Amino acid sequence: MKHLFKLAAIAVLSILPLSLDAQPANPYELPDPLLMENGKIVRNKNQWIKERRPEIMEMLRSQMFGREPGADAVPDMHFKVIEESHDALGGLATRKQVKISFDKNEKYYLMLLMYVPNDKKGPVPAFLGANFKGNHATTDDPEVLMFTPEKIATFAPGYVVEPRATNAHRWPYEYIIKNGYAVATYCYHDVDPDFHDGFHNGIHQLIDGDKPRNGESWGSISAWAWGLSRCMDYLETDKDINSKKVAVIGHSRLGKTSLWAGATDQRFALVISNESGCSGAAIARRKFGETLQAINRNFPHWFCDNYKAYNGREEKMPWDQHELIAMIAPRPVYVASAIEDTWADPVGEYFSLVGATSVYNLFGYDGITSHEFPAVEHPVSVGRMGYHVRRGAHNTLLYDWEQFIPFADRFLK
Ligand code: GTR
Repeated sequence: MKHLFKLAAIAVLSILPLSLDAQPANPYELPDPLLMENGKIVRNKNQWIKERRPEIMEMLRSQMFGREPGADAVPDMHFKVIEESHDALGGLATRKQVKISFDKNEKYYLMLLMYVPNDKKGPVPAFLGANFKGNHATTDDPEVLMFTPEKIATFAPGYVVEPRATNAHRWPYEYIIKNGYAVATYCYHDVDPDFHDGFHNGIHQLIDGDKPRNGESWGSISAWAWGLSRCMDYLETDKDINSKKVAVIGHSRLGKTSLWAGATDQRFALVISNESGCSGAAIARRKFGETLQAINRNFPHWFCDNYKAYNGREEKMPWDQHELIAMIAPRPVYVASAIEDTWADPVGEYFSLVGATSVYNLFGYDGITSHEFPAVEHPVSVGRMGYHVRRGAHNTLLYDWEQFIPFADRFLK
């Protein structure tokens, strides 16, 4: 097993386009996800579920993302649909804006923006993902609420609110709705503003107060994933949504977040990582593009402090990112890359799927096994795994959704 990956790493180098092999990746040996800490090999799915999966979850919690609380940490959580219109997107959809408050006073909250197809019989499947720049930036719909001044006051000093629709290309709502899915999103700053403030604001402050932090204390990615789970708590109460068929999706740092949400919350029926890169889908041991040292230096608040011990020592990690993918098994998983997005290491993103396939096999499902990196815009879909690398740079484009939706159709329709 280990040797296979070493060979794969070397074989891949010889077939890559120039942009990717300009920086040679290390030959690497991946930990075998089926090798238990007691030295035995997992033989069946029950052993995986009861023994091995918890071992890997424990590693990921204590060494990478930190220990996340549950919904019980916010006993006063409540939901209010503050706005609803049946005439959104030119009559195609019903828009709802739902305030998910975490405390009685509604000081700590996220605002969930939803579009639900009007043309539907019964509850529909949905895509749920966090967004970067505010719900208002995902669409030109003028009814979408902007951040309040109180909210903006919690963001990074000097934060500039983007105009409406800045990121609308990443959220092709009409296309999603016309394909029979609802779509729901919240801005990640709502749960934990994305800057290193020592965890004095956002959800960490509400839940942990001034309790001293330690090496395993949860970071921001864990908080954003926790926010997705709270959105799921709401979706379970919404009669328009089939909560057994919710795909969690995210781009880049929010792709790392969707993977961790899928790992920690098995209510998500399908998981999509778009260009999640380092500490997302990309194999850390390749040290190609962004490294642990770079990510921990630039974003010291994203992960738990223990993670920093692996800076420059990726080969010492007792896990690698294919095991994060394996946490999603047996649920379907889709990983997407862009060929110019070398910072996120497309090849490493692909090979984490290959590395997780043995776990899907335990459940009787196929996964991706080919050691040949797919050609640009030739999506690969095998069993419960999908992958594509599109032309262009770091982004989420209609092309990406055009691949996600048919993949989701196979499992959620
Ligand atoms: C980059 C970071 C990546 C990725 C990206 C993004 O600066 O190095 O890990 O998360 O930001 O979120 O767009």
